[in-house]
Amino acid sequence: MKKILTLAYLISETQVCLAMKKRGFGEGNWNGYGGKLEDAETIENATVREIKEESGVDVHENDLKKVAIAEFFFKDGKHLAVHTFFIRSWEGEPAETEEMRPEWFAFNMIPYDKMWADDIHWFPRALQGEKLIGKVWFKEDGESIEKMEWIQVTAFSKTVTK
Ligand code: 8OG
Repeated sequence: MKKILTLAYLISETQVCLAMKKRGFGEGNWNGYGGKLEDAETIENATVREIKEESGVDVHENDLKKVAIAEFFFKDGKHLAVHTFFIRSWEGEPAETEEMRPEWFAFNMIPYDKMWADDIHWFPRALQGEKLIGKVWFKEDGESIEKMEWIQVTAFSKTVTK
């Protein structure tokens, strides 16, 4: 069954805040903040809650700019739909938490070799302002890419929320 997840990046004029995932799924990768939806939450509710829990930063739902919806297919049957946002306005400074250790990276210094393998294929495009819908199929190891497709869209359909 398809699981909905959120993913959000704090972005300044020249830098992006990435956080080192200290435990669990994706451990050892630099990534944005996010996770699974809890009961009755909207995608936007969950995005705001996850950022608060993982970084201490306060974000308003109006400041979430959707940049991608990526579906990930794993050989063990796991199927994720990750709704991804950029955030350019927030309150507070990202702090280290039990799960994540944040660091700011200049756009030309993003550590793609220590991120999910698909990130290098879509994140630079999202930084350039593209909105993307993607599908990525991972190999048996759950880390390397078997095949993928990314299409640029002008807007995300309001009906594609869950
Ligand atoms: O709750 P949990 O920490 O397991 O959530 C996983 C987070 O990782 C969630 O924010 C979605 C995100 N994520 C994936 N796959 C990928 C991926 O291929 N690239 C990036 N950048 N993030 C991913 O689950």
